[in-house]
Amino acid sequence: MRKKIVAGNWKMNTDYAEGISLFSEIVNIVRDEKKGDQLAIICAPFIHLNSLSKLGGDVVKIGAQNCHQKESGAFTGEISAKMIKSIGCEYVIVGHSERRQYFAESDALLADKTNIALANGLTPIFCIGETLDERNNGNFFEILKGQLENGLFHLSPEDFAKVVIAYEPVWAIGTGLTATAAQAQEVHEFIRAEVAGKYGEAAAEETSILYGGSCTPKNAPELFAQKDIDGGLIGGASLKSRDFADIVKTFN
Ligand code: 3PY
Repeated sequence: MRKKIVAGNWKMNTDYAEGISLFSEIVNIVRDEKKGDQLAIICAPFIHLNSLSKLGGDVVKIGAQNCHQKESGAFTGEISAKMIKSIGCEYVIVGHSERRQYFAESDALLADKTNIALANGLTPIFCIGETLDERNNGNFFEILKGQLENGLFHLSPEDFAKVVIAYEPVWAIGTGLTATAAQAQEVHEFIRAEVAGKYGEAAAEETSILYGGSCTPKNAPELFAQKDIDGGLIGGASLKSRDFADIVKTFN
């Protein structure tokens, strides 16, 4: 059975005190109310991670939102996968659409980031997604296929088995628009078929594929009920402890 995962992405929100307080609230509610074996993860700003990892790592796991593609060196201002791992963090988001869009992160760069994350024992949450134009042009399956092939499909089967995929339609990020459950399921099914084509049916059945894009406690039940949707990468709703915990509880 593949893992059900609800991962929050706080993006560039919360100062240090706010982050500690929000995370503590989330840990308390999730500890009291989560009943299943779904995984709850919070991907927080770098400066919070060390403290968060000591606050409830057994209940809510910690992830970073990015890492540099090189092991170490003269890259002023950057944070390496090794640094992230060294403070007890287990996950890292790779290729969020905001990084592809605002920081021009290419598939080739994201392949390097995935490699370095895996080499340092981090689980990459690898994001793919199409823009509104790409969806309207009808070529979005090609775009998604390219992102998978160029960012992930160079991995050995052993390494690929450690990756979580997140489908984030760019047109549903920070816009309040959500893919319908049917639109999301159609793409998740496509992703799983691509994984099966490359790594085989058994590997595809084991791959957790998360939906991201204005996921809320209201739409999560219908989205997560789809057979190929294994949870969510949650933006705005992860900044509200009650909302995030309610989304986690969708799998109770
Ligand atoms: C969103 O829902 O806005 C996200 O970007 C999730 O990562």
